[in-house]
Amino acid sequence: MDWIRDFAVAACGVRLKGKNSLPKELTWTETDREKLSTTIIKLCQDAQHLLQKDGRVIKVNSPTYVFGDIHGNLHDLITYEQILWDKGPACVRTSILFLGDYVDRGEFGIECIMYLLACKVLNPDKFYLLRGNHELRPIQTVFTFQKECFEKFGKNIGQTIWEKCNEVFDILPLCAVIDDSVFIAHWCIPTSATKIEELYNIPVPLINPENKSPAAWEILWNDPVSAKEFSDYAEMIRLQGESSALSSLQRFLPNTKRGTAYYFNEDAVAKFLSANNFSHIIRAHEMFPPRYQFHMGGKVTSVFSSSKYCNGNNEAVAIFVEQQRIRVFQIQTW
Ligand SMILES: [Mn+2]
Repeated sequence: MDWIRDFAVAACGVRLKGKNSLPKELTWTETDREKLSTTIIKLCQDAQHLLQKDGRVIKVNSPTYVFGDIHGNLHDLITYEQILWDKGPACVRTSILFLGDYVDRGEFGIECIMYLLACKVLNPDKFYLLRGNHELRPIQTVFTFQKECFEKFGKNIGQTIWEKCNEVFDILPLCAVIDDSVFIAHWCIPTSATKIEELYNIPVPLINPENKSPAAWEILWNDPVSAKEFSDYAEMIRLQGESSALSSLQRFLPNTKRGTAYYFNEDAVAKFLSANNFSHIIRAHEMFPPRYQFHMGGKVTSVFSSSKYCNGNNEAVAIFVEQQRIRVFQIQTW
């Protein structure tokens, strides 16, 4: 199986020599492209087979490293490998969990997803991948991943590879629970499910979450807001004469910023935690410069693991969970 991991690293010219070895441009020949595409399709099939077994809610035992958004930042991903599992995930005692948003925005979306799938195939019971809101076809057509596949592989092969990657994304789990205590998802908690068991039956594959599973859609899109923001949004909705939206949901409000899904407040978090006997929530998705954010009285932590996001100056951050202790740490990637 080593060829899969070697491929993931070699495919993009990264030889584990640090950031200077990252190519500015990929110079693949037609033969390279064909060989790579065959390998990528095989890797996607193997990963699909394994991910089917992970279920919709993954149970993970600590110690666990938790990573937020990657967004095509291969340099950071390889730095994590060098620092935390330089001889491979199998050689560390810690499980590894990524919270989604592997593609779009950064240049190396395809390489990142190949690296992560290779790690999954090689370490199925130790390496876990969740779905983010960028693991959705309509988002990738607006952002960069579809275009990236076309540019690197040409329109025909690129379309096949893009579709194969998305077939894997369609079966990625949506959330995880560490030690039956810490709830983890890319975005956050849904209105349409209070008990974790209600998420077990989210359909697989999930090609169109918006129509097929309100709970899945909300896990991918709901936004936590402060008490002040929540009351401001509630007031705005009241002024617009839509009070029915307020009375029916209480702890949730229609998400006016996104035009879909909901905002939720600290009460919603408290209710979800207590209904499931959980202590904390870890989620990704939002970047709070320069590093991370504790929300909702410390019950929710946001983690983002792609440094210099959108040419900014944020640093890469990950979380180490061990026996209900949540420690955020920064990784020097540049
Ligand atoms: Mn996101």
